Amino acid sequence: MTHRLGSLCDEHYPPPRSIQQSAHVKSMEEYRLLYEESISQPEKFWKKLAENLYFKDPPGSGEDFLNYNFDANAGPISIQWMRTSSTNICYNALDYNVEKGLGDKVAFYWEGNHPNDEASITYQALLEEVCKFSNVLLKLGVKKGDKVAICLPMVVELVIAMLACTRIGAIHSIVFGGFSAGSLAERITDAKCTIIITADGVWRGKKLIHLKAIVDDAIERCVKAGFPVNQCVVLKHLPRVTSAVDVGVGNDISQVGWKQDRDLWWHDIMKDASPKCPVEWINGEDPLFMLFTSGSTGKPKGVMHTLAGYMLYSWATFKYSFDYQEDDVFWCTADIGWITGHTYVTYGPLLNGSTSVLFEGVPYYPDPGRFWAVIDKYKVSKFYTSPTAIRTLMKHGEAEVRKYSRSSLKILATVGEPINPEAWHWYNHVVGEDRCPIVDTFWQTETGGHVITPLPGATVTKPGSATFPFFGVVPAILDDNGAELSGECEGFLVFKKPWPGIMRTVYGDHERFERTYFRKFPGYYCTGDGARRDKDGYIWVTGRIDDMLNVSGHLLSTAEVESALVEDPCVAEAAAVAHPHPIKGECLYCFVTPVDGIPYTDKLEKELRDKVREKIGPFAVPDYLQYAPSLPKTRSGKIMRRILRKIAQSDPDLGDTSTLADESIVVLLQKNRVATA
Ligand code: 6R9
Repeated sequence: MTHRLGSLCDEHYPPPRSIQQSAHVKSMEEYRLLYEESISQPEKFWKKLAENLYFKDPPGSGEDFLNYNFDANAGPISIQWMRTSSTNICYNALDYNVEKGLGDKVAFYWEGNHPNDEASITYQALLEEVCKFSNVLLKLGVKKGDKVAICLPMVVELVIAMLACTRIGAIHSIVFGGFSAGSLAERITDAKCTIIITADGVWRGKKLIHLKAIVDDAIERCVKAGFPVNQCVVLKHLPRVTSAVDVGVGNDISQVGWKQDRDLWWHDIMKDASPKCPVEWINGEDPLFMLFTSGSTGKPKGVMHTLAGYMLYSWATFKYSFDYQEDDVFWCTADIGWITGHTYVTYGPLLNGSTSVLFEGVPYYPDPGRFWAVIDKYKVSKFYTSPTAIRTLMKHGEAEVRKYSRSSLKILATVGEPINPEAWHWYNHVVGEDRCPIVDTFWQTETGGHVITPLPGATVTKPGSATFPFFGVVPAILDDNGAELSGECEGFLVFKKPWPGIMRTVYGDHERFERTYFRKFPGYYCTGDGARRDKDGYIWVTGRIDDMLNVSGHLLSTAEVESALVEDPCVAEAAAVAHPHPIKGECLYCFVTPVDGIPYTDKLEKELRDKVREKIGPFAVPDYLQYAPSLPKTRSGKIMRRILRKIAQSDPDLGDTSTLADESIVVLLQKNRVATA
């Protein structure tokens, strides 16, 4: 296979002086010194940072600080950080901050789905609520090591529930509130949860989701499968929001199905709970939470994170990647049901004592200016969202953005997918008025926090590149045979050493953990993503390896083809997948969603083919283009190319579709498939 470089965007954007002056890391020289220490003396480096957090038993030394085997050929994979320490993440997120005098500081501004719905909670008040719910859990019989399923909307009670679990040493397993009953049941049984915390329902834009009904159905399935879920705590959320008013639907889902011996109202059991609850001191390597992520085939994996390493890493990445300052108002738009929400809505911000926005709504309700309205309302200084959201909103034009002041913004960050240069420029220029560094953070559920990311005061960025490794992270790029490539290159992105936040196992299936991440290239953690290194050492993540294709010996990433397609002003979104070709080996099959109101025509198809020819080269011109009214996405907004590939190949077996947000689009695309050779 030949490796074709080039077509990378080579513009440079140095950090703005205003950010640089007060930044924690002010230059590349400073970054390099810190980075080198983090690699050559990990214990010294991380111990110093750990001093910012409270440990009941401090981290030990030598193997007690860090002990690992990354080589599948040398025995079982194991990773341990600070294994003799003891601490508590809830204590560090709340009590410790209150003790430091932050009790009256706002922890969260809650902004509901409807713009009229808002609330805020201070660190002191959050601590009291968390203690109350910890006491409730204890009273319900939940003990250290028990697993608690949580399926709640983006409300403060979700943060309360997760922190209450960690306060008493229970392990939370949060499931995003948009899953089907079947997927929820699969996750509850796999995680062995016997209690679930949910709500009556939630509005997402104009759509009412009957959460409790989904949970009831899921519990029934669990019970049928021989798995007893015997307690269900229900938050009464709907009557307190106004979302329904605009759409003319009653707010109460009048009949919440109720099982007397199983269901409990949140407000009933909280009424008499004490606002004080002692902290359970937990061993540093004990499980903290599990979170399911979809496997490329088969059932979802319960990614397991442990206490001390994850705590230190979420604290450190939040502080450095977003250059946290005391007066920040931070807003991460991700749902807490995903890892981005775990680390950068809950743990990272609270451990740093930050004020954040917790947003229940969606970017396009009541109109596509909502993000910018919320930024203006709360004077958000650091904003973190996905390329998908940016691409969607940019198609609605600049006027929606310019209606609101963005003068409070200092840093704009992204996560979830490679960001195409066009979206990068729009984010930078239109949203950030050319004065906010763009922080493109690459990481995974498995990595716990950012692993490749610019530091806003130090890194000269290039549009589309996640730039350089975070402290403690040693990336390498491997060829098909597992040999490390040097200089300018393209191949498999792997990591050579553990950092504190890396996952420890797949819950209940350590063998699957080893097989998925460590067997392909013994000695390395394999991300499953492809990457290029350019002449200046910048890393460009090109997308999942299964999103790569090989056209006549040219290795191409779907991301670069899509980036060329969406550059056309008529195109809202595009997805490219590999398709078998008798001569070229593989060719491109692309799905194209035009901007609202633009017809999909032969002329547009020709224009798009020309565009790809001009941007990348003749070999990259798609053989097939299909009109797609929308694209199949995961509930966190990632395009599911795996499913599109099956559609292109008329393969009816779509594999695991549990993370798919909307099944109807798949059926439509299958029906309108373009005939292939
Ligand atoms: C945090 C999160 C992980 C996969 C990852 C990669 C893609 C995430 C990216 C990115 C390019 C970035 N990804 N961030 N690709 N540039 N900045 O998204 O976790 O849901 O587990 O997804 O997302 O393909 O392997 P998760």
